[in-house]
Amino acid sequence: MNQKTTLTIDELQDRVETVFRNAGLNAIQSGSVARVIVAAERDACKSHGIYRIEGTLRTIKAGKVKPDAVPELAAPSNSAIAKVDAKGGFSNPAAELGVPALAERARSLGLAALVINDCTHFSALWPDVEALTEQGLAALVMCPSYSAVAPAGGKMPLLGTNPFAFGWPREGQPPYVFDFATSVAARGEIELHRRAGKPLPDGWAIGPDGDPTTEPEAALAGAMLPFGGHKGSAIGTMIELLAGIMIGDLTSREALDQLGTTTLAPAHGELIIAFSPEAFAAGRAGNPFARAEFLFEAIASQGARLPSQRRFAARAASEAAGIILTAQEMQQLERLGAL
Ligand code: NDP
Ligand code: PYC
Repeated sequence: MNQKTTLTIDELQDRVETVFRNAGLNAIQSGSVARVIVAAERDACKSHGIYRIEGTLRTIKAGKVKPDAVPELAAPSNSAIAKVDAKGGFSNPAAELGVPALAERARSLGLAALVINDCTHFSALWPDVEALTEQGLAALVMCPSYSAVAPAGGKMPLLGTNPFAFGWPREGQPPYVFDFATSVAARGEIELHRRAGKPLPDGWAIGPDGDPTTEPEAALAGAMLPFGGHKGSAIGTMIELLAGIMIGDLTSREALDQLGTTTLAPAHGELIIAFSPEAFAAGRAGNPFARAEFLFEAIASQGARLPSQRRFAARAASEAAGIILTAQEMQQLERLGAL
């Protein structure tokens, strides 16, 4: 049962894409959704890798996402805000469509935003961040989710696990990127603990009775907790405001009301903001990229690691030797029709 199989990144992409094509997604949706899942698996981000295929298929089968959606871009030349209407499809092809317009505006104006509306969202945010750092831009990305997290001091799910990501480009090496849920852990991590029969660490969740729990089942039925107490709770609330209400899309509570369950992927919006560091630093002494390197060096010199360092090491290993899957994961792919 400990047998491992190694697939190249392209092989896994083919197989995952096949699953989604067989489930009825058009080429735009299936290619893009498969790319983020395979990228997560390649980077050893298990909570958003192939484990997400089943939930995504359930969401398609439940008719909660439009399998043939073709996202539409509106990018008027006199605005710093570009918008993509995902047309009820997944967020990923909408982001792929909108990022070039966003990057072009951020380069010419110094700062620009991409609003994605009406998208089903299940994925990590770092692929969207890296699409901008690759172009020499800094970026902030955020989105609501569905109510799963109690606000600090509360006991009922209200906020989403609302992911928040940031990236800063670096010359000749991977960018500085962080990407995390504003809950103590992503909901996917709780589900992975449940499947593995492992208790949760203390402080992740409360049960339906409002008391702390380390039982994954009780946590899923109760509420997750925000990271950093009132601080994470406030950042999660900011994301509801900026990437829900401000962009005219759903909050996590509204997304859950519309979906009716936490077992499918929610639909709402996403906000991506891109910055040109050169434009912001213009006229001031010092190159912002060179100054940032001093900061990163000072962090590393204390023995601390940079966020995403683990992920980029996993990526390098996968690129060199392929993606290693367990027998169980291969069986899962087989069951889903990928082999
Ligand atoms: P983690 O807690 O696993 O990691 C968060 C970030 O912190 C990563 O950038 C990670 O880098 C970094 N990090 C972890 N440990 C250290 C350390 N010791 N020193 C420095 N940096 C460190 O993330 P979460 O479980 O909170 O979130 C996982 C994913 O879930 C995210 O990609 C997020 O976008 C996604 N998500 C998506 C949602 C959605 O609605 N679409 C909802 C919630 C989450 P590294 O990867 O290198 O370890
Ligand atoms: O892991 O918290 C999570 C999550 C929710 C929606 C997508 N990912």
